[in-house]
Amino acid sequence: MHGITRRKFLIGSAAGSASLLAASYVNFDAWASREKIQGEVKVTPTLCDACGNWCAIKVHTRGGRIWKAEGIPLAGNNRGRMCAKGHGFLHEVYNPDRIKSPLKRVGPNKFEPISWEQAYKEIGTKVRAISEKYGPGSLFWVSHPQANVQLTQRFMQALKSPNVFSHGSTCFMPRNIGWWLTVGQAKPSMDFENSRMIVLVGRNPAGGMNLGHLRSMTKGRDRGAKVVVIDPRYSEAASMANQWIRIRPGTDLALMLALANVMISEGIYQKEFVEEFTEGFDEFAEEVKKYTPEWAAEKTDVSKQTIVTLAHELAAAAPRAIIHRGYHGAMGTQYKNSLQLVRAVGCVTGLLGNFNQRGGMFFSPKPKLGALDKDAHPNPPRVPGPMADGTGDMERYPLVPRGQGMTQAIPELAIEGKLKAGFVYHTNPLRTVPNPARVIEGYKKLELLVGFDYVLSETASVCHYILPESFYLERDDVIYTNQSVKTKQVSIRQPTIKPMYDTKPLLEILSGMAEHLGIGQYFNFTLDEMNRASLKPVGVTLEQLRKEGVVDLGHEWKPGPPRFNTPSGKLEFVSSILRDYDLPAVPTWEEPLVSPDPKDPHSFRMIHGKQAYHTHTRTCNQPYLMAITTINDAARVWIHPDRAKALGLKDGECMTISSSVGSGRARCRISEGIHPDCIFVPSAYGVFSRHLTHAKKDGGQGGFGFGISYNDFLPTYFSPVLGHAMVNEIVVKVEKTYA
Ligand SMILES: Nc1nc2c(c(=O)[nH]1)N[C@H]1C(S)=C(S)[C@@H](COP(=O)(O)OP(=O)(O)OC[C@H]3O[C@@H](n4cnc5c(=O)[nH]c(N)nc54)[C@H](O)[C@@H]3O)O[C@H]1N2
Ligand SMILES: Nc1nc2c(c(=O)[nH]1)N[C@H]1C(S)=C(S)[C@@H](COP(=O)(O)OP(=O)(O)OC[C@H]3O[C@@H](n4cnc5c(=O)[nH]c(N)nc54)[C@H](O)[C@@H]3O)O[C@H]1N2
Ligand code: SF4
Ligand SMILES: [Mo]
Repeated sequence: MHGITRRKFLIGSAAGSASLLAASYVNFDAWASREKIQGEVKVTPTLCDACGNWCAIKVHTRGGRIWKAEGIPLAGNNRGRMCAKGHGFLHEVYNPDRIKSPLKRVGPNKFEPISWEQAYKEIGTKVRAISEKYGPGSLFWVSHPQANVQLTQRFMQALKSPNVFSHGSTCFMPRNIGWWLTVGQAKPSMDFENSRMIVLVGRNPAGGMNLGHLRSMTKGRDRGAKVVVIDPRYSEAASMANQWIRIRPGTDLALMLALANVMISEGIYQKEFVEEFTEGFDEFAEEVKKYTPEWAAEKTDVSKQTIVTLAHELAAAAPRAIIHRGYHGAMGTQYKNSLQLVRAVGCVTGLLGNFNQRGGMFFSPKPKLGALDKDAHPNPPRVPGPMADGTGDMERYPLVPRGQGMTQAIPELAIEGKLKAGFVYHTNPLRTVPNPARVIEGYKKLELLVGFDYVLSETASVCHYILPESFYLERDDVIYTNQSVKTKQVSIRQPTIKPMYDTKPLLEILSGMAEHLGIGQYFNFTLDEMNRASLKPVGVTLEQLRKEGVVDLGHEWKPGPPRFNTPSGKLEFVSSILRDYDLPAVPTWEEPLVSPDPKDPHSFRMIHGKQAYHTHTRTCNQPYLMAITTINDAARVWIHPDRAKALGLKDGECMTISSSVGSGRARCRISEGIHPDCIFVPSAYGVFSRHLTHAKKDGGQGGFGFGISYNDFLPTYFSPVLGHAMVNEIVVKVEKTYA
């Protein structure tokens, strides 16, 4: 085996399917005896928080110490599975870098422990003063969009600020809005297991992990469905598929329009469905006449024959044919034309007539949770007006709902003096937002920045105060309703061990601050009271949910005539909302914002993507997960052999990569599995917090200063219609490094 040990081989060969990997890499029994983990075994169901999937897991402790975990089979999110990140992150509870009490920054990168009471008092005084001086609109909150969002909205509303930002404009925004415009819901679900054809357009659920989707896709494939992956890169999902279509990045829209052209011109679409359940077909049909497969072949670098065959195969499999609804890849915040792409995918889906059909797309049944009694626990009044970035009130980017905002707008608003004080919860904008120099400048300009994290991330390192939330294995959170499943499900995150340090769950921290902010009356309840109120209408007790972790409420989705929550009540080929705003109402070809110069051997588009064993920027300090990277030499940047040859690069050699905003060095991975127009950057690397000791200690080998981050090369963009960050619209210069 070329000198690789069997253990290394197991790790390497499993890298593509990280759920297998954990089993071969982490031998819990051996580990437990080595670490002298003994004593009483306790098993607690809860939700993983190593990424946003929130898989339901059972955590085993021995003698009060985390021992191991496994997936809960009932949970639709993960169907009994757990990935490498989920296993690796369990160890983070014992990470010596953890923040052990509230901290106050007393100098650059210097922190002093303080008591909760002092933190609440000082933050309360400062927030009040800033709010009085500049108005409550100068306060903001930015967080992960699903983490305790009810509580954070309530807190900011009580402070009379409309400014709640999420990371949506750097993740999923066009996907959500495109589907909402077309079918009336942001995230339609998919019945992969009964499908005959599954097409993934810039979606890689085996890397950008979704264990539930992966499980039902493989089930569908094993029952005979053809799986096609459209990606400029041979992704992990491509390695599981029947066909990989290597597309030129940024051009999937052309491919979708051509699929529609073929289906309509040959009359091979689902006519009855189109007749009964869609709106605007004639106008769409007229528009796509010009998008012939020949035209699309030119744009996409996919042959005419491949396009025509794909259209024929989809039509033959319809209505049991699915084009995945997308996430961050092509249909997310990556391109200027991503919104048009999602609209086009929605329209092709209309031609396939697959909505609410077996093996097609459907709307998951969602449990309707209850709320706290309003008399005893009054809601703060709604705050009028748009957010500081102009979103959320029809002023700027009118399609963007309130509570999302543009996270990449925050630094500029701080520099302009419109934002003065912020709360950063469960997010790390210094690493995850484009143009870090500007982001750092902006965040440092704030008069007050309060962070909530469990380690001193890059962002936490510039905060004035850090309030350590108890880690996910130590805390309760608000009730969660599982998404994308066929039945109604509720689940719960709850403590599996006692908090190791002086940390608290979010509601307790907010309540503590609220007292000093004069808004205590809005936080006069406990999380248990809130969760009991949530569960009341669904007939589940908190005790039952704590015991079982996930409760399935039935109400299984049934195929039948679809109902769309759009203005017309139909699937809209012509979007009435886009028309109202004078925007292209039928999907129309739109060029990417930038394109590499075909004559320049140094010119490349930079694309990026997830690896199965890392989550965004938060796992580079985790020794087990970083070991997977180092053993597989996986932080390298992919480049096509022909392009590498022209630059005189051999596999593993160093490249200097530069753009108008930044430059960096990375070693290359030469691979046929990447379109020659682009380089591919794995998206987890480029740590620079001095307080993450594993990442730092490993120097050139492990994490710190290791690999690059795509954000370092990106200017701060706002797409014209939605304002999303267009994170793949970047052409970089690549040179061989002669050092
Ligand atoms: N392991 C892991 N899993 C995760 C996460 C994580 O951080 N780590 N995060 C979760 C989150 S928040 C998200 S948003 C999802 C993301 O899940 P995905 O959207 O699947 O993830 P990405 O890797 O960003 O992009 C998918 C693919 O798009 C391809 N791509 C890039 N440009 C184009 C293009 O122009 N056309 C086409 N067709 N393809 C293109 C990339 O090569 C990549 O393989 O993953 C979730 N799951
Ligand atoms: N470089 C880079 N940038 C990216 C991406 C990427 O992969 N790489 N992905 C893009 C996408 S798809 C998305 S969704 C966004 C994600 O953007 P972020 O949400 O900013 O990404 P994370 O890296 O997950 O940051 C989570 C932060 O929460 C902290 N944290 C972890 N657990 C807890 C906890 O229990 N409580 C609290 N309070 N904090 C906790 C982590 O230490 C970390 O600092 O980033 C986008 N930008
Ligand atoms: S996909 Fe993995 S890391 Fe994400 S929640 Fe599930 S088990 Fe945890
Ligand atoms: Mo994301």
